[in-house]
Amino acid sequence: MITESLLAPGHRGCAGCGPALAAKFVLEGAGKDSIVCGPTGCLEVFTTPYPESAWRVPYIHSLFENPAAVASGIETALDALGKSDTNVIVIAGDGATFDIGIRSISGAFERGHDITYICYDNEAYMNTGIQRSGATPYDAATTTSPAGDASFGNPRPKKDMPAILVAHGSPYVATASIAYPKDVINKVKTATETKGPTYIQIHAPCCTGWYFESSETIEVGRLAVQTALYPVFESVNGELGKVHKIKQKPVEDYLRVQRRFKHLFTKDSGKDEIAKIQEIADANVRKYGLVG
Ligand SMILES: Cc1ncc(C[n+]2csc(CCOP(=O)(O)OP(=O)(O)O)c2C)c(N)n1
Ligand SMILES: [Mg+2]
Repeated sequence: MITESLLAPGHRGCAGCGPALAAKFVLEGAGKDSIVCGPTGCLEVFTTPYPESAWRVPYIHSLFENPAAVASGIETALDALGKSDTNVIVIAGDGATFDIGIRSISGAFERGHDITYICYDNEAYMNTGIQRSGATPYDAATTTSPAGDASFGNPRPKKDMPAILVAHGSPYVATASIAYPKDVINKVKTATETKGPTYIQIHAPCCTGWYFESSETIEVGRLAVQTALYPVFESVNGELGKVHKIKQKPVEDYLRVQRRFKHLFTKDSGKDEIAKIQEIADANVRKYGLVG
């Protein structure tokens, strides 16, 4: 049970905001001796309307491009001061992580800074109006990948960001979901206690951008995991570690509850597209051994 959150209530997140829950769970796992750096994005905007802040730990707003570089500097400065116990954490959106800030993440991981990089993954650039990012799943409609007569929405699969960080030699890379808070908290504890650059990607449903009822955030998150569209796993020193096992549900169960996928159920060849999405889920089951 979280008794007093290090993310104060009264911020301006939407009711049912997945990223707000992600931030709350991350702080629960990391504890008070932490410094958080965040680039522009929904979480930063709704928690830090000047001169207020919802963060009960020090929080630094970076540019979109460079939270990993700012965190590297903080970690180096703390090291010089002999304060290596303080957790240096980035909490950034998927647009900042998968696309615009990827260069500075690569540099920080290459240099081997002792930082934990958290991506709250709401699968689009939400703060500027639901534009497609490298994390947007196949066939999701966004304002820059709209579904229409000639389109089924986003034509590209989701970028495999965890694999990119594993390839950097990170000692700890994990995925998680806000639907499973204890798992998020434990993974953040592990990541912050692990020396070196660590990465956790937390699936954080966005009721405003995915179009579902604000009371359904946890259920939507759970369905992403249970359909194998969001595999939850750990990679420790490059080897697959603990995997969240599932009794696999059909992908329709997840797609049907979000209006960003509505066209799959109304357009003529929607069934063929749903079959392709089922194949993405089945490939995840095989790759991570999710079933059994
Ligand atoms: C260099 C730069 N480009 C664009 C923007 C405008 N911008 C601000 S927030 C945002 C969306 C952020 O998306 P994401 O990182 O996924 O976080 P989310 O809003 O979805 O939580 C964009 C494009 C900016 N601030 N800086
Ligand atoms: Mg986003």
